[in-house]
Amino acid sequence: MQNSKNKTKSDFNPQGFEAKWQREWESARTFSPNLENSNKPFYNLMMFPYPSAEGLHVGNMYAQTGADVYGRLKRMQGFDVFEPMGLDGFGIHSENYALKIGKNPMDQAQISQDRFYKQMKAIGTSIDWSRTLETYDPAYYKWTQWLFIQLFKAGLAYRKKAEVNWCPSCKTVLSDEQVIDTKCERCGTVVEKRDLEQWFFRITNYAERLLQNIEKLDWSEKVKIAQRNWIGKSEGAVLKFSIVDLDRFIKVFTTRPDTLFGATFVVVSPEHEVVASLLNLKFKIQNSKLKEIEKYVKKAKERTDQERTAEDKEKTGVFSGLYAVNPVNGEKIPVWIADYVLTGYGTGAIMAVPAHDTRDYAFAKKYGLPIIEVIKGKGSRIQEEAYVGDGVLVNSGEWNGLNMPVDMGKVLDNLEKNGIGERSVNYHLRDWLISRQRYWGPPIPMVYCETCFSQNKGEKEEMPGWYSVKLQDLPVLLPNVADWKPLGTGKSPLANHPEFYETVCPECGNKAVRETDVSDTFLDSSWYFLGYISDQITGKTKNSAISGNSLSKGIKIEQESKEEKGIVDEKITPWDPVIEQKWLPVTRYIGGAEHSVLHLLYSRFVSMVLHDLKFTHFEEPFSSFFAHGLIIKDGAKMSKSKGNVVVPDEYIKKYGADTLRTYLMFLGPFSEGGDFRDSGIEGMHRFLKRVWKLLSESSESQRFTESESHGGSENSERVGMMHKTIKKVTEDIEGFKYNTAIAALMEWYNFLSAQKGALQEERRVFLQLLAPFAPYMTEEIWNQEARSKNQEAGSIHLSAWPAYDEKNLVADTFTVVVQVNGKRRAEMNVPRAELENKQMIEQQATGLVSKYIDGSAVKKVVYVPGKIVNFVV
Ligand code: ANZ
Ligand code: ZN
Repeated sequence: MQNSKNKTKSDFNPQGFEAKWQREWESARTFSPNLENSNKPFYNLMMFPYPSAEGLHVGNMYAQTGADVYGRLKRMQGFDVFEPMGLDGFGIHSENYALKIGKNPMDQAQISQDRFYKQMKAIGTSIDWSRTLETYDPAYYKWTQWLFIQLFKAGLAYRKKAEVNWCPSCKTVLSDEQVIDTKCERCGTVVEKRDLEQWFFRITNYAERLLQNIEKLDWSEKVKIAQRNWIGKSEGAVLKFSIVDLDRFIKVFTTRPDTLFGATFVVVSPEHEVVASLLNLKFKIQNSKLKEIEKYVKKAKERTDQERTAEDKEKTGVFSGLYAVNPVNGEKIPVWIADYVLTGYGTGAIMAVPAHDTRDYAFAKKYGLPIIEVIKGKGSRIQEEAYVGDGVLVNSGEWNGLNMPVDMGKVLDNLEKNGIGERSVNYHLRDWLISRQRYWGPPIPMVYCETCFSQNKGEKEEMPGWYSVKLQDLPVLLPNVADWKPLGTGKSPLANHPEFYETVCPECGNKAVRETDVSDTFLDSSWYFLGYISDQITGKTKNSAISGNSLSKGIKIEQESKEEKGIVDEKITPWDPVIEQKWLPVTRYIGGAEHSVLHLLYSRFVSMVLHDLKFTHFEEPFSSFFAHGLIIKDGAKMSKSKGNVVVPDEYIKKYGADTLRTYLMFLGPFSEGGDFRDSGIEGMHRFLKRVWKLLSESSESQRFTESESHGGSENSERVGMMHKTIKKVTEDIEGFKYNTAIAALMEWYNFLSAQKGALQEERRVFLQLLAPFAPYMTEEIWNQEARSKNQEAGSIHLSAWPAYDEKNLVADTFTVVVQVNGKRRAEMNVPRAELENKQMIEQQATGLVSKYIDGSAVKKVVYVPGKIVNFVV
């Protein structure tokens, strides 16, 4: 019987079915695509979290739910969606947490892992739980070490003594990317400078390619700009200034060679070799001057680059006693030493043009140095500030009248022709500092041999004594030690463990020592998207045995015939190249915008290297990247000290995960984040409760008839409403406007409840559209319904996403045919709201057909609402 009344099945009780469905989905492998056989692969990747707190934060949950909603739509649209998850558990974040709670990070890792995975399962993401990975798993970091070795062999890893950023609180070096506004990215402590031997990756070799490829990426403009700025390409020239009375030059890098006539002094950095020569008494110099310079240089070296170059910091400097010659006009100009000029950029020296450079202007004003205007432009106010805009050259000899920047080429040609300087390109990007003096990371797989060093031998010529660990000896296991806390001496805790570092030289077999530093966390996460598809890291042949030799050996992708020192080198990867071709690059990457320059740049670099070394077929790992917004609480940033941190578990316990998910997605566009309020989540819970009632106990169960679904009956409005909602929800999810998709469902709900219940087809479609947001309750009703009919339902999440038909979209106006004696004479458009307003419609229609009526007496007017007005005359 079709119209039997379905009795209320149960009240809305998420606790009664959420856990059940988690288990069911996992055991039925509902969300585990077969990587080998997929026809329509869709790699839906969300950034994996650092397990560096008691548990998952609501911000993590927001990000993961948002990525999951998208993946669920794609799955229902017929894609084989692969949505893997893991833990970025190695590194300073987790180690700092371990320090805080006073637990060995290795012991803590398993506890965090269980907790995080349990929480992530609870929030109902459609993750393939058969393919998790953890960066601290030896099965994983064996390959992080392999990656390091590939870079080393390719000449892209090197060791050098360098002045590096040192965080006195985290007691480790930091890469430039990890220093934000002179402070440690992690703990906010002001960073110091130290001279230490460190490992670097030559990311600068890839600067131009990293820059050029940005154009090809489907990423938000904001993130692209951040990367472009970080790479910081500068085009200009290097110009030579000779020093008066000395047979020496100072080379300066400038992006504004056109302002050369306005250069009124030269500034060198305190680290410049000219300063070193002064201090070493290579040139005659007054004793008092020497003291002054010494003092200044010492102080300057203590400041970080950010402090030195900040526009708002007062400039300091000292006159060197030397003069240089402006090569274009022969003027004698003083050479100053000032720390706003950095040693690591360009040539470490500049020509100062105070009229047109803000920092030079401040410096000239402070020390009473001349200011000569050479660019005349709109709004120029040289008396008050530097003019940095475009304009026409003045006070510039034969260059007068040239238009800047249009005529820059002419200036450069002229300088090159006269031997004053050469075109030059600089990048702000620095090499990636990869070593960390910490415990919790993958040991850098390198060995140093004193014997080989003294014979000046090494695997790479520029690094005598250094060898990479043989591939068959990977991983270099991180030992579980009691004294794992950072020492703050510039050495890693492993440096106190001879049983770890004593080894033999891979080359000569003599006693040798291992590197005791570990690698940066950002190396772990630079390739994890390849880890997920690697069977031996995750998936069926995963083997996390702690004994290195029992780890599987990798997949040979080609035998290199090229003999290297008599050893045949095999090209081995942990991933199967066929699966790599099929699944990569990542189809959709979703994560936080705070990774714009760190993780996202390192991953791009590593992908390019792997591609160049023929280990993969792609060079850009994330064809499209979407940056989600952040969640705040009651208008304020969440923080422990304010006590306003939202712990998802409590809300899940109280309302169920569906409510929390749908509420989070309703807060605003996914790119914007939103403000979490307890009153809001209450409201969402009530909404889902009502939806549950409507969909699970509706009285009518018939479908629309064929004619109804094509409009024309009393149900045409219902059909239109349904199609309109399908269209809206589909497009909004595609565009990450989850909030308006949910609003459309609310609107449809209101409409349906005014109809005294939903028809079967409406219920089906409503459930499907809601499924990406509320996966549990929709699955529950979907299955209850099938059970009540003794049918096998299958998962709603694998059902086909409803399609909409343009021609069924709700018309807001209706076309009414106007007839005279049954003959069609005209048409008129009537808005939905006016359909019943017979009087108004008759009046308008009369006007349209007056010439047909032509004075005859109207006997009768027949009106069929929304269709016909007929005048019988
Ligand atoms: C003269 C000049 C005139 C400059 C003018 C600017 C404006 P970007 O774009 O960052 O590459 N500079 C060069 N090397 C420097 C260093 N080691 N430390 C601090 N400043 C340095 O900036 C290049 C400009 O920054 C260069 O162009 C130089 O100042 C300065 F109206 O030279 B310019
Ligand atoms: Zn040796």
